[in-house]
Amino acid sequence: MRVVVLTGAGISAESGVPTFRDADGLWEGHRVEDVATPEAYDAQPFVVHRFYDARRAALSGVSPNPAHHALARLEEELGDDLLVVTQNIDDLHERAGSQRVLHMHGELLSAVCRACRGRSRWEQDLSDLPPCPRCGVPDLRPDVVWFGEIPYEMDRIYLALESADLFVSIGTSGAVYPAAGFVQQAATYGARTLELNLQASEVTTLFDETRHGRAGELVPAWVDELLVRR
Ligand code: BV8
Repeated sequence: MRVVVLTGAGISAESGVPTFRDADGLWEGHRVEDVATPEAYDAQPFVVHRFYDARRAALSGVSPNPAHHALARLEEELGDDLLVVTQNIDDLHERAGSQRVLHMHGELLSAVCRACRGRSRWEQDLSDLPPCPRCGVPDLRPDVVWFGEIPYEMDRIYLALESADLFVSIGTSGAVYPAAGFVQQAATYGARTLELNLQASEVTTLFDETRHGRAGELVPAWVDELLVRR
């Protein structure tokens, strides 16, 4: 059984990573267009750097939760038959042991150089404009996909959706495309679709089944059920 899992900010909420749209979400303190667009970066790079430097620094204070660990356990059982596609830029899936993870919106612990296009693992701040480790030019930007930019790995994602038997969406509001359109693609190719979320998402009616609750409880229970049935 080939399974594709899409995750959003809701899977990291119980780890203490703020979501975007919830009450105290990231978008409360910042207007999306002020910090997550290439135009904002050109207009005010330090505001954008500070926004991502703060989120990068906060990573050392959080840990994976039972939902992340359950998906890592599922990967041990399913191997190549499982693919996790995440909209999250944190590294909690990997720290829980998941290896088959595609970060379609990029990663906080990576920087990309606008001069040489080289990518470098990055754990420190970028607001002090450090030189690129490859070409030496001080023109590194956060390696994240901003609004108006093309998400990463779209070919691999569409291929996986085409051959999926089961598509599961965890902790996402379904407000951002193309991720919010994956359920329709998967269903078109015959996959069964399941939503695990605290509340109904904007695309909840497109799913065959929905379970509402906290990912830390819903995901381990779903993984146990799937492995028993297998
Ligand atoms: C693109 C990185 C072309 C940076 C992010 C079609 C229609 C309308 C608009 C568009 C469209 N197509 C494109 C657009 C424009 C735009 C878009 O979608 N705009 C929206 C606002 C309407 N999309 C783009 O610009 C994208 N690019 O389309 O390029 C293209 C298209 C196809 C193929 C090739 C090219 C690029 C978008 C990427 C932007 N970057 N992140 C950063 O992180 O700072 S998006 C960012 O916001 C996240 O990555 C994520 O994707 C999104 C936030 O959503 P969620 O993760 O779902 O978080 P949210 O807070 O909203 O919801 C949390 C959910 O969890 C809630 O439902 C809550 O109930 C639940 N929850 C909370 N706690 C728990 C829980 N669930 C379970 N347990 C809990 N404990």
